[in-house]
Amino acid sequence: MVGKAPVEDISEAATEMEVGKPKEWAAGVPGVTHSMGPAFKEMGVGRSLSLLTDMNQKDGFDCMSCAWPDPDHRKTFEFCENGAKAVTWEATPVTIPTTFWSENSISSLQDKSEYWLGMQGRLIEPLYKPKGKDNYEPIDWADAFRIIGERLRGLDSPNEATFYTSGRTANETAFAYQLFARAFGTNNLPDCSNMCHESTGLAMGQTIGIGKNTIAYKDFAKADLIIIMGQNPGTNHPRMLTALEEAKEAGAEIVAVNPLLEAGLIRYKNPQRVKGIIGHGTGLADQYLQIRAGGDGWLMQAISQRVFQAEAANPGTVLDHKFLDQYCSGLEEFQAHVEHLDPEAVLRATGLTTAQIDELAERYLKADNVIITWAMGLTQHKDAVAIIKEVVNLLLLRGNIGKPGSGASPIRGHSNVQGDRTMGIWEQMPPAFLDKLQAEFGFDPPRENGYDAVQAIEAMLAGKTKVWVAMGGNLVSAISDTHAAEAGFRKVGLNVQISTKLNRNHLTIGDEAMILPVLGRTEIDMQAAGPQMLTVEDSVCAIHATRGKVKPISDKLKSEMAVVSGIARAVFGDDSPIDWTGFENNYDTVRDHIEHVIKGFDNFNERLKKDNGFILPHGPRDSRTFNTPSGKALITVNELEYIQCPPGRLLLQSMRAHDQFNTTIYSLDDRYRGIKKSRRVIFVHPDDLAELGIKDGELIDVHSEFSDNVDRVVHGFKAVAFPTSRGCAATYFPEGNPLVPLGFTAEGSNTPASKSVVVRLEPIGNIREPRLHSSEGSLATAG
Ligand SMILES: Nc1nc2c(c(=O)[nH]1)N[C@H]1C(S)=C(S)[C@@H](COP(=O)(O)OP(=O)(O)OC[C@H]3O[C@@H](n4cnc5c(=O)[nH]c(N)nc54)[C@H](O)[C@@H]3O)O[C@H]1N2
Ligand SMILES: Nc1nc2c(c(=O)[nH]1)N[C@H]1C(S)=C(S)[C@@H](COP(=O)(O)OP(=O)(O)OC[C@H]3O[C@@H](n4cnc5c(=O)[nH]c(N)nc54)[C@H](O)[C@@H]3O)O[C@H]1N2
Ligand SMILES: [Mo]
Repeated sequence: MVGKAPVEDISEAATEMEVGKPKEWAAGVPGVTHSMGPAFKEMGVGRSLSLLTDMNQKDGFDCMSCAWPDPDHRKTFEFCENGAKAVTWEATPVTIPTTFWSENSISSLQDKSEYWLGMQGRLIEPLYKPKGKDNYEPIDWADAFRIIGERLRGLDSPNEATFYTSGRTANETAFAYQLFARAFGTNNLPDCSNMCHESTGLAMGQTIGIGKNTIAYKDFAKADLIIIMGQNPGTNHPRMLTALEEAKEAGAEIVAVNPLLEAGLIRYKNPQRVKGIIGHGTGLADQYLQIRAGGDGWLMQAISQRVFQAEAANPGTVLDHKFLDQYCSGLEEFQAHVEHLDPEAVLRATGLTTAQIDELAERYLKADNVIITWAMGLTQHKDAVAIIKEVVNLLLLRGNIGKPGSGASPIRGHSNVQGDRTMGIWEQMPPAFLDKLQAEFGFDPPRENGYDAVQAIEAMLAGKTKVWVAMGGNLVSAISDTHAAEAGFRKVGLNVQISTKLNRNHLTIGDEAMILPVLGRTEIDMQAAGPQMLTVEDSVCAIHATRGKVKPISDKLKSEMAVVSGIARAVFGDDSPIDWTGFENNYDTVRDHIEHVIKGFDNFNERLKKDNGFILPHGPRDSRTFNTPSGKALITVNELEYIQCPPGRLLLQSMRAHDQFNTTIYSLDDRYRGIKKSRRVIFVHPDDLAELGIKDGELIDVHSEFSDNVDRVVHGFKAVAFPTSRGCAATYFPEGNPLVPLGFTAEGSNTPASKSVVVRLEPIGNIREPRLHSSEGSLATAG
């Protein structure tokens, strides 16, 4: 296989950083050139064009970069800059040669950066690190499965094994994987969603009976007002900008709520339109509220308060009485609660002015149809569940759920994270689902909840986890408290990582470890019954097919389904009542089971072949049916938190740069925020820098402060003056993860609260307080 020599590790030190002016618009021509350039360079023009023009097409493959939905009418280039990067990263012809593993011991790879690891190329053969050795070595698939089977069968309890999933796994594979875990006897099925939209699922599930988007794609163009909260679509869902541009042209107003001024929310230059190439593009946000981090629930309550005031001034004209009477409960209690909202507390918690809040209230009241979208800026706070319930409250007051052009719109992250949940990847699937599994497959699934992502690390630390299997992902880097997570992973007996590319988790292991290399989404999946397609579910509940396009990079790769089947056969032998071999040979057989177990998948195979996909039923969206105990949508009363920040401290969030996909780093640049050549940056308001006596561009250490008094610190970051709200700061993840204690999570959802961490900045060489001990993990020592 052709492949170029691996890149040299480059210094990631903050001293290398070049800081320019942040941009005020997103995409446009640079978006296209930035996307095609690296693809052409890595894959050649032919392979690039063939893949890129196939992406997100009805008979092509689904982009793996995010869960943004597809429009009905697709263009030739139905992809964005970051989708192109994701494809290039996966379909690169660069591969890791067998000699790499004898030349590089696992200890010698410890100080390599995540960027360097990913750049080594695709994993092309199964690898095994035996106990007592410091190197991975090639192993046959048969031996790999045999060892995994022996270790799993040798456990005292099935709960000594944990099965993690990252959200790229397709529906069929996810279904087979959870089925295997439950047939084996455990609900230990943590996933990336535990760190992502878990707070959304809980808040929406409890209030409207379903944790998914209440809108369809076409609703954007019918909205009068779209409020985008805690989301950076210019980087993380770039194709959403096209939907926003269309909405704008159809007359919608857009309001952005975000501590940072994000280029993609200010102005959009559509690379697929002449206007976008030579003109000024489309201005997006009509109002930009630079809120204090964690203040969104307060903002929602303040708007709800104004809705009630407007109703009092003009009775019968403001609230949607018909909707509220017929479909909702809890109105009076909520009204009594927000009537007494303290305006001063709102201003403190949001950092906004009364005039700004009044203006948003006016926009809300004048709009017939309102969509509120959100992502990680709402879900990763201590009281995230309450914050999202306040979003639902505000929408319900004026009937903005279950009518065209309106709704609650959580935008999912990983391309099939929503589908994985539909398929049963969850440590706490409800009894009804488990009953269906039992009826379909004839075994008794375990009933007690398993571990979520945070609990999985806690179990490792407590020595309770003997076997870890990860279907994709890189949990050790993605989870909070890097140092604790590393210590946990080093205690696991056998660590099995099913992956496409090398990452930190392959090196953070205990006695034994395995890397099982799998086909990526771009590659043809050939099985006994012929080439196989898979399906995914996007953010608006559309199920559609995805088919690989190019020849696999190595003939030693297996599909994820084949790996699940191989492990299952190694554990259960050939007399399992479940036909694992049949699953592997023909994925239609898995779809037939899905049809029997999960609602909405009737005639799954037929509909897929005929229409290439379908939309799942959704009670609130389709018929204002709310699957709650009372059958009504619940308007809830929530006591909100106000995160105290002692003098001289800042509220830190960790988010994504433009050139990364979660823990995968494509380059060290963050173009829209004006940062180049290093990721070790902390963005701070210029007045806060002045107050703290820190110069713009000064190198500092960042310490977080929690009641456990452990000194969690990351070293050598450049403080950069940036348009963020006062008192708030921002850095990137995973670099910021060592600062977040494992137990610092959202109430109810247990999602790491990595968007509101109290920190203090210490100029380097000016340590004012003694260090108890440094808990910074190896992530920060790179470079
Ligand atoms: N290119 C690319 N695409 C991706 C990903 C990627 O890494 N790269 N990741 C995928 C995944 S898994 C996910 S979950 C999504 C994530 O998509 P996003 O949620 O957009 O991701 P973040 O970068 O974490 O951005 C959070 C945004 O919320 C803002 N924010 C932070 N705190 C607050 C707050 O308290 N209130 C408000 N109102 N705003 C706040 C931040 O300033 C930032 O703009 O993207 C998906 N798509
Ligand atoms: N501080 C902070 N921490 C965060 C977040 C944050 O905003 N701030 N965001 C959180 C969120 S929203 C999420 S979703 C998690 C992400 O957590 P994860 O999902 O665990 O992490 P990823 O970086 O998406 O996983 C990347 C790895 O997946 C593997 N991979 C890629 N493609 C495939 C494939 O097709 N098949 C298989 N089997 N493997 C593949 C590759 O080996 C790659 O290294 O991180 C969370 N952590
Ligand atoms: Mo995510």
